Amino acid sequence: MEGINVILEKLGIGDVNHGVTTGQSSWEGGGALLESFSPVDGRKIGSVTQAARADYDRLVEAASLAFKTWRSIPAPKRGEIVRQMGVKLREFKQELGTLVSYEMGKSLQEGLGEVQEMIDICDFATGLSRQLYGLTMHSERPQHRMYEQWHPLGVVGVISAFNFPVAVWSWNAMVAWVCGNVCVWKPSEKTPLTAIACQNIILDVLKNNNVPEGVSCIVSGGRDVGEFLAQDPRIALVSATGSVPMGRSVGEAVARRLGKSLLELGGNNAIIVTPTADLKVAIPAIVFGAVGTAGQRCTSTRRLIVHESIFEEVKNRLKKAYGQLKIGNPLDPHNHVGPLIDKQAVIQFHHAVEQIKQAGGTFVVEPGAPEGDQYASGCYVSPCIAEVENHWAIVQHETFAPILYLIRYSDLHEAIALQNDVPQGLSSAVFTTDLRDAERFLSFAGSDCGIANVNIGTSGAEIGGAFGGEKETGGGRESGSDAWKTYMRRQTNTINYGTELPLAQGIKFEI
Ligand code: UN1
Repeated sequence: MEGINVILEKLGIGDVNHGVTTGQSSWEGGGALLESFSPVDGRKIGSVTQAARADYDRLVEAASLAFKTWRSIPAPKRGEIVRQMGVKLREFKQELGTLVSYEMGKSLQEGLGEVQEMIDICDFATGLSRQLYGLTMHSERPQHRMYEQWHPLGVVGVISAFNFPVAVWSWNAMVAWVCGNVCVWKPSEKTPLTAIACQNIILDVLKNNNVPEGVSCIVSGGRDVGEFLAQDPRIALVSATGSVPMGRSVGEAVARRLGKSLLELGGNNAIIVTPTADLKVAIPAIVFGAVGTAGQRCTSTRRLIVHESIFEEVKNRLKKAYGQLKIGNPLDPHNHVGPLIDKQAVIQFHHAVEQIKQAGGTFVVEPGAPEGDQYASGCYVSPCIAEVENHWAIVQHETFAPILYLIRYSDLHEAIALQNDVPQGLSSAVFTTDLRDAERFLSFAGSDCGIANVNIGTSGAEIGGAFGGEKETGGGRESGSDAWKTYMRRQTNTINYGTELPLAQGIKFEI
């Protein structure tokens, strides 16, 4: 594809790219060469060199040193540098969005949307850089002042997943930077080139502002590099996005050294459709939630819990909508569903389909593997819908593919119980025009997820809110609201400006 070559050139991506970089300098790294193939057409896009242990250590040393300088730059000045990065991202939105789409397989619209999230978080972090507020408290002791302040943590490790190959890094990095931290990014092995492109895009900003080398690092590699980060006491915070097994192993390793982790893991997100739901709003939300990004968002809609009185109608409308879905090259705006990330993901999709059949599930929309030249990469599947029971092992499990489960309910308490009865707790939604149902869903006795929506789907969260979920989703929060606090350490300060030493709790101690 010729257009892609021009885009790669603009983004500074060559055939073989240095996968270890401290921002201003980069080197080859002693690890094996990692090749990146597009799931769109199977073409090899380029390669990235990976880090060996020695490269990792050299990189973390540079990052640790850079932290000492970076933390002394006033937060609003750091915010100004992040603002300039947002300007650069605006400039390269089309190119980066296209590469995201081509390397990962999501639609161009979603690739551009992902870059827009990066731009949005730059704006958010710029404002935040003047709002890293601590509280002041009234001391119980006379002539004492108590307050808290927030200090940077140090080196923040960011492990990101293939499905949001660039946005998740920016949610972490932009916020971490204004907070005064430096970042070491281990991108997904499945999307290594988009990461190098991000570094190239912000390079001028780093240079023009004399940002010390080591503030923005990339360490390309596989599981071993993730383990280096998790086990390394020099990494103050490890923020990891990915599967539950990955998060469990990262979380355990970080906890063993009593470090901090921020985990954003799998979801098993449900939409409840009540009898009063406005179906002309609900149906497109369900379809986008289930087949958008080919079902590879951690917020993808996996389960649909529908009231029995409208079950057949919803089912029929979905059948009709799925009948209109166009599967194919995600760079073509006429297509709705692109490929899965790789052939392994296709195998997992078909494996899940088998398990659904074995458990007794019936398909409302049949799964399949489309055939023809345009599907030659072998990464395409047809989205499907199955009637199932919530407690089945396959339904309890997050399959990262466009499989939507249909479940029937008769009263809202039951629907909420079903929605909560999975190990994950990321995103959830109810479609209803009944105020009582909506409020019950949002109450403490309602959804147990980190995200709960009314009359919008489970995916497509804005960066202004804190993003993350409960239970096996890992409990971390990224992006907006006060998620920045995870990237800082809180210090409580008490100052005595009097001439006596009154002790707290009225304790007497005389010498
Ligand atoms: C993810 O799937 O890892 O809410 C993140 C959304 C996006 C983020 C998804 N803003 O779908």
